[in-house]
Amino acid sequence: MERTFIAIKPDGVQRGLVGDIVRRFETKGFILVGMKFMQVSRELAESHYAVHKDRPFFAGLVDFITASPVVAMVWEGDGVVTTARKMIGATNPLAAELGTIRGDYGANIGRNLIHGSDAIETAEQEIALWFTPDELITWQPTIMPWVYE
Ligand code: IDP
Ligand code: MG
Repeated sequence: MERTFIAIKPDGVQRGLVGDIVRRFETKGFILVGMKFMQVSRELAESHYAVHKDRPFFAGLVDFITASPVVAMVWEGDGVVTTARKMIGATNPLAAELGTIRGDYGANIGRNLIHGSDAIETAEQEIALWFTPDELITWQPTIMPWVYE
C-alpha cells in the first residue's frame, strides 16, 4: 500500500504538538509503519532538503531542522501522500486553511511544524533516506475492516 514520510519538525516537538499531530493521522485511518525520535545530522538535513540547496532560506532551514529533535514517521494508506499534504496545509501557515496542522498551529513560514512528502516518488526516496527497511513494520490493525471496505 502507499506510504509517505512525515516529520514533526523541532518547533512541533518543542511546542508539545507531537500527540495532536500523531492523533490526526491515527484517527484519519492511516497506519503507522515507522516512527523514531531523533536528532537530525547536518548531513541528513542537507540531503533531505537538497532540492532547495540554492534557495536563500536553505542555511536557515538546515540550522532549524538540526537545532532540536524531530519525530520521523512513515504512514501508510490509500492516497496517503496527497491526503497527508492536505492535512498538513500550505507551506506558509498564514496561507494554510484552518483545520490543517499548519493552519491551526503555525504563524510563520520558517516554523511550519511538519514535513510531508510531496509525491509518491519523493516519498519512496525520503523513506529510504530516513529509515532502514528493518525499522518499518508491515502490520494489519485489527480495526481495519471498520476503516476500509
Ligand atoms: P513544503 O514543506 O510545504 O513541501 P517546500 O517549498 O518544499 O515546502 O519548502 C521546504 C521547507 O523549507 C518548508 O516546509 C519550510 O520549512 C522551508 N521554507 C520554504 N520556504 C521558506 C521561506 O521562504 N522562508 C523560510 N523557510 C522556508
Ligand atoms: Mg517540499
